[in-house]
Amino acid sequence: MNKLEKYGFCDHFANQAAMYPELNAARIISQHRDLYKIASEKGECLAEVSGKFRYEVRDVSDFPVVGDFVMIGDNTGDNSHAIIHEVLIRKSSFERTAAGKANQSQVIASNIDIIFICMSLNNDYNLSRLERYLSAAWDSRATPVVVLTKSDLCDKPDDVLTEVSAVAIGAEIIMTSSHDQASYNQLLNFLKDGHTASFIGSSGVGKSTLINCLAGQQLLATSEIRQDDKGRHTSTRRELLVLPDGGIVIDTPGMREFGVESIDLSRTFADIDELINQCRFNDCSHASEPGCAVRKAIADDQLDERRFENYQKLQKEARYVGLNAKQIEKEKLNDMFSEVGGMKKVKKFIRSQKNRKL
Ligand SMILES: Nc1nc2c(ncn2[C@@H]2O[C@H](COP(=O)(O)OP(=O)(O)OP(=O)(O)O)[C@@H](O)[C@H]2O)c(=O)[nH]1
Ligand SMILES: [Mg+2]
Ligand SMILES: [Zn+2]
Repeated sequence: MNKLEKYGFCDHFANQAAMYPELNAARIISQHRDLYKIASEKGECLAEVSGKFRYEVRDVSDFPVVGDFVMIGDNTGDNSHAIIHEVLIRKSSFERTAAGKANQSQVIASNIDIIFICMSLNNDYNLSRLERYLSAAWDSRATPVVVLTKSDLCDKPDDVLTEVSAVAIGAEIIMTSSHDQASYNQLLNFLKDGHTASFIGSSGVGKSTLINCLAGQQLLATSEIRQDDKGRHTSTRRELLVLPDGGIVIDTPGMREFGVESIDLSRTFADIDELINQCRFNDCSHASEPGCAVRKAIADDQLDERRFENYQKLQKEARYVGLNAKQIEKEKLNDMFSEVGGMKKVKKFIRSQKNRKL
């Protein structure tokens, strides 16, 4: 195995790289503003994108991110940084909406095989947030695995497991505690040579702690015990590491907000999709129509009302994606007035009222 293969360089990328015989392949392992740290056959060095790349780039999501494979030139730029000319087509990418920009997606990590969605069993426990992460993870083309951390701080781990199982359909669930090293070994089954696993979840749930345990050494800084200190993020940047026993991991800092841009609800909410198919009317709004299978399931305690409300919320959020604030406003109004024929009718009505006053 050559050095870059250890970093996950497989045929998918080798085939693309062959199109640039004059350039060399490398993987982005961390980023600080415009400056990247990359790993190549020659070892690690700093790199920046070429002027041409910067000029031609169309979308922020086209810029290299941690996990990307890139093509670099032999020549070094100013400050002897390597120059990045191309980003190879991503195998997978985990995205969220960029903070404050509803129509721009931000790639958190790319070319990942496994996404460990970490949620702690004390203050962080939230099923709706888990559904949100799962939907984005399915959409990324990587496989999500739910990691319930800090099980030592939970009184009823079995009850929690039942609840989470009902939500994390199709994903494996692991429970860990830093007091029980054996619980961490469950993650090893998912870490293979040349495969990349990314750790995501709120700040303080123990992502970096998990990675340090898997590595058998303190590779990453973790916070001291102040569980109440919500304002502080210990990890400040995404970082890709190769574990001593093989397997590649990407640590990410906890996210305060996690907006979804494009999500795959059909995987996370397969049960609800199934119910909707059974509603009597094709255009059932699941409010008060007769023969609504969703309402019936909620009444029969087969479906959690919270889960259905979250499904509708995520669906709305994803629908507004790509629109600017004004368009979103319009869509929302249209939604509100859909029963009376949409915004057009309402506007017409308002106009006619005005005309009458004149
Ligand atoms: N009781 C208990 N504490 C844990 C466990 N795992 C981690 N911790 C503690 O939780 C705190 C936060 O852990 P980190 O690994 O820094 O959390 P993180 O998810 O990397 O946080 P950010 O880097 O801010 O996103 C540390 O004080 C850990 O010692 C666990 O299983 N049980
Ligand atoms: Mg951390
Ligand atoms: Zn219905």
